[in-house]
Amino acid sequence: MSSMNLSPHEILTAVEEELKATPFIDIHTHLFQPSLGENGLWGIDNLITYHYLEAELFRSSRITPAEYFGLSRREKANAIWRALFVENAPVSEATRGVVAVLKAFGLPVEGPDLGPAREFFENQPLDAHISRVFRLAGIDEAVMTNDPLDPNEAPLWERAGADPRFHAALRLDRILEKWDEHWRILESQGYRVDAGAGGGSMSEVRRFLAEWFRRMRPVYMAVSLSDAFRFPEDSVRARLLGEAVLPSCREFDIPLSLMIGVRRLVNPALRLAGDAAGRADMRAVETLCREYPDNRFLVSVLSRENQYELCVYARKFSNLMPFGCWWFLNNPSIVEEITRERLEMLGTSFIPQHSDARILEQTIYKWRNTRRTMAPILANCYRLMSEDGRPATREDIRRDIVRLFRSNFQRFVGIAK
Ligand code: FIX
Ligand code: ZN
Repeated sequence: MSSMNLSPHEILTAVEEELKATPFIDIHTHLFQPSLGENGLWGIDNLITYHYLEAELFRSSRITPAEYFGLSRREKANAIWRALFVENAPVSEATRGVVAVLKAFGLPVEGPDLGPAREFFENQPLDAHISRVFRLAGIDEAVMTNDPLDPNEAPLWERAGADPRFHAALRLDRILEKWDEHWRILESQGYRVDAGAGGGSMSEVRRFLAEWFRRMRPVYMAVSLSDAFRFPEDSVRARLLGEAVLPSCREFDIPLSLMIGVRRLVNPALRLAGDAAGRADMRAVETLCREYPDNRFLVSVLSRENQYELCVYARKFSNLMPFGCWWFLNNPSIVEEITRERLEMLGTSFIPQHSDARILEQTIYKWRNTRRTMAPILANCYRLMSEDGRPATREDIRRDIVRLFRSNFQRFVGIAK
């Protein structure tokens, strides 16, 4: 490939080609390596009953949540398919995603019958299917979400083994956000902790984290936090964070990922689809980055209004790595706005996106959409740069895309080759 300067009309194609050619690392998903069994979701009925689509169902059907949640998985998928794909055109981001996945496998994308899709997915051997899906999605590694207090997952780690396609992330929500419901589980496992997280609880939680670090080899620890998250504050959560989690992250030399701004179960009847978003006080992030300079923080914020402050703080603290357009932000209009702002304020020193896929094949549409949205945004940056006097080359573009979608993450978590 030549290092010749690109003319303005060559830039977009060069960006599109490099985006296509670069395998991305998906830094936050809810996927699981096959050895973690049934936790890993895939296939058509799981795709159609994704909680993003469940939320949309209740806006376009008369079915009630109580009726819906009484159905089998297959009946639920039938109900959603009918309401969102047959009786309406699938124009929302989440419904178009299902269409794109069906299309990627050459399956029918309309009609009342999910039979051909069901038959196709039932006949895929999982391990090879994962590799095929990753190829179609243009990713080669994905980070899981692994909660050591999840009864469906924890026992499987005894013999989970390693899978080069997956990295673990040690998720702390149950410990940090619901200590009162979970400290007894730690106690029953031989850790000397108590309800108020007093006495030797902090060193015991560090011992628990060390044991799980040994087992999972996570690339980071992670927690999702509400819009009411404050730090410092007089709470069990703040003490656990400052005296157990952050020292453990330093000990193992891994970052802590903070996903801030989720308001869980504002409508409990919708279950997983019942969460909402709220604006957080970003001074908590400021304090953490300043007071814990030997810790590294991956941060994603759910509120649109918090995005600008996150960029400002990233300019102040190099131990802060903004990542992703999380959940309700992962729509082209908002991704475009946030990504342009980040490029303008941070250059290429951030991680533009993660998929948050819960169902394996979602990686196909989510990453395709990311590439589609990114291409004109990046091309515009190089066009402006050329206009200002510094021509763009193919090498610039390739290096920047590798940095954004691979090496910023690898370096930040410490797995750079
Ligand atoms: O907390 C999280 O990791 C969230 O991403 C999920 O809980 C959420 O339900 C989701 O799937 C968003 O995309
Ligand atoms: Zn998530």
